[in-house]
Amino acid sequence: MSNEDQSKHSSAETEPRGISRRNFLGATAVTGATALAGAAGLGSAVMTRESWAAAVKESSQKIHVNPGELDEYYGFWSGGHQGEVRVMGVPSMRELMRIPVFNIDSATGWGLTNESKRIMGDSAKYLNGDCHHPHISMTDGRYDGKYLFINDKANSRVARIRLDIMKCDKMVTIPNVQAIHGLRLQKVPRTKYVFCNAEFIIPHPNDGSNIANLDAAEQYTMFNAVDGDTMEVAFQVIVDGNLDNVDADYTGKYAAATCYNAEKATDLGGMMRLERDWVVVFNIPRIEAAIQAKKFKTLPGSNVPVLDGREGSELTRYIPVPKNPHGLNTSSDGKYFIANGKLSPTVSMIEIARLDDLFADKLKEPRDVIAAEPELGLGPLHTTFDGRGNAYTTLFIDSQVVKWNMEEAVRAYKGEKVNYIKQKLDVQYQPGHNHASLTESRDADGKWLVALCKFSKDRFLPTGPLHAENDQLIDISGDEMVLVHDGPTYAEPHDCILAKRDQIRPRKIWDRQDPYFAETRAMAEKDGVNLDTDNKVIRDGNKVRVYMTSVAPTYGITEFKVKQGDEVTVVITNLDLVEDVSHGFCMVNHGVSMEISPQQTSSISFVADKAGVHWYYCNWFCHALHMEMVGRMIVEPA
Ligand code: RUQ
Ligand code: CUA
Ligand code: CA
Repeated sequence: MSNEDQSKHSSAETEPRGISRRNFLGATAVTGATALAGAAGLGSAVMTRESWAAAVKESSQKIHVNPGELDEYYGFWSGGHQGEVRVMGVPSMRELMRIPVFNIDSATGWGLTNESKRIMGDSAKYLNGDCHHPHISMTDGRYDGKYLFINDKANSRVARIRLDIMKCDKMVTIPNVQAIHGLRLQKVPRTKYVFCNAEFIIPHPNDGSNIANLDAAEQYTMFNAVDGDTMEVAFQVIVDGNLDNVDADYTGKYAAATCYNAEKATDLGGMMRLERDWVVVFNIPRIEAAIQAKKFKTLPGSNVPVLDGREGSELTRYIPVPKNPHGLNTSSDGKYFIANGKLSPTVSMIEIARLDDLFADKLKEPRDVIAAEPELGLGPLHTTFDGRGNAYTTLFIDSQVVKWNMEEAVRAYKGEKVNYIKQKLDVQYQPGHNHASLTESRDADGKWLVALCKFSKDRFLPTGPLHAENDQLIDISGDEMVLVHDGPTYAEPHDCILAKRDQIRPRKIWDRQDPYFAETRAMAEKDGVNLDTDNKVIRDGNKVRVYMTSVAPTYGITEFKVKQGDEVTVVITNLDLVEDVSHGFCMVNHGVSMEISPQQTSSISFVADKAGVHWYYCNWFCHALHMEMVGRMIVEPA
């Protein structure tokens, strides 16, 4: 690609479309595309320069949230291979909070405290993560504000965040697979299942016993369902090919996933060999019935029911679609699964109402469920919806978001002469996901759209060779999309989700009975300690437990003695009842720090391996005398 070309045309988005077009990438960049997009002409009339300027001005005013005013939407952003989830206010695009998940965070002590390590379980040993897909739990196809689920591709995990406290409270490693990527939730009747795709094909068993003759080994990957309530793996389904993205329908019956590696290749060329890969549809009631009927096996090392969903199985259907499809999105009207062609300029619209017939073998061929295959442009990756019948698809190679009408695309597919493309908007640059407000629910309201661009190039002050990504906010409430904000973000928020602010109901202070620290409470009870009142040091062999309270600006214990080599656990209960008075605990030179918010109990363990005097201090600014909120650990030499 030519960098000069790309930077020269950076202001194109403020032009009425049709007046300025960027020659973004040469055709050479279109590796593997089956056809160059004969991008259909634009649908509606071109705006005048004046009306365009007025629209931009009006939209820009909407995003200014005055000091002291609150945003209308919560946005939850994946932090990509940085591992966290970020909470944003939309439309201001202000970052409100960070929720550490698959990373280590010294501000909150995530990955350091005993509470977080218990949640991370065995995988706490991994210090990295790679999250992509944050999704809010649903009841009857609407966000219920209870949980947010997110995948970790790097270490094959799924995590759950409690949205009342905005902390991760469960994490599970999916067994027998590698790289959990696509993740979406059952929408109806409620989020019982978290569907998540393992991307990479591996030999089974993958214990080295078959590497001498890998070709003869059985090699596959699996579709997985995690029980959203217990966070245990409910089932795994063996598939042909590989799995990329997934979504579920509004009947509760079907989930569908894209496969880009029908070839089961291990190299780039091989993965692009076929003109078509497929979408695999999973029949959830049939899967549940098969488990009931004990028609499953288990794999060594786990007791998760494993079902065979390969070609010919009654549990799945394979629908050929062109070529290396990526995103899979259920339209908010519940009618279509939309597979985004990536190496094909098309998206494939699968009519969900025809899936019953497909599973009943009443159709001549699987592709009879295709309602349309509109041609949109180069590199379609993800599609989102405005609830008014329009879809918005990112074109990675064209660096555009294309707005198109679904019913018109269906009519065009039937041969009618109708132009389903409404507008193409330049974005900066190379968008992956885009996401419209409330789009994954029945309530899609067509107000805002975020285009998550992988490249920002010239859009921000330079920060060295590593550039920010660019999450662009687009007003989609009118006939025309209007770009209103450039939002720099750190590596790399693949995806986000926007919910109405009243759909999320966070607590202001912790509940003293919160299960988040129930195990710490149980430990205190065993030690005869009342967390709400006691300041006590308990010695148990070489284990020392220091229980203290905190009330701004003091700790309940300002000096304690241990012996060199003791394993020390500090348990702090913040008795402050005032909103926002969080304390911290940092033991200097020991790698120990954590957050203790109002009415929270937090604990952290370390070895007192250095004799002498060691100060500890509060590292969350809590009071005029915050600097004085300190204490000392005296370590007697061994
Ligand atoms: S994927 S840029 Cu990880 Cu959602 Cu498509
Ligand atoms: Cu307590 Cu700062
Ligand atoms: Ca392929």
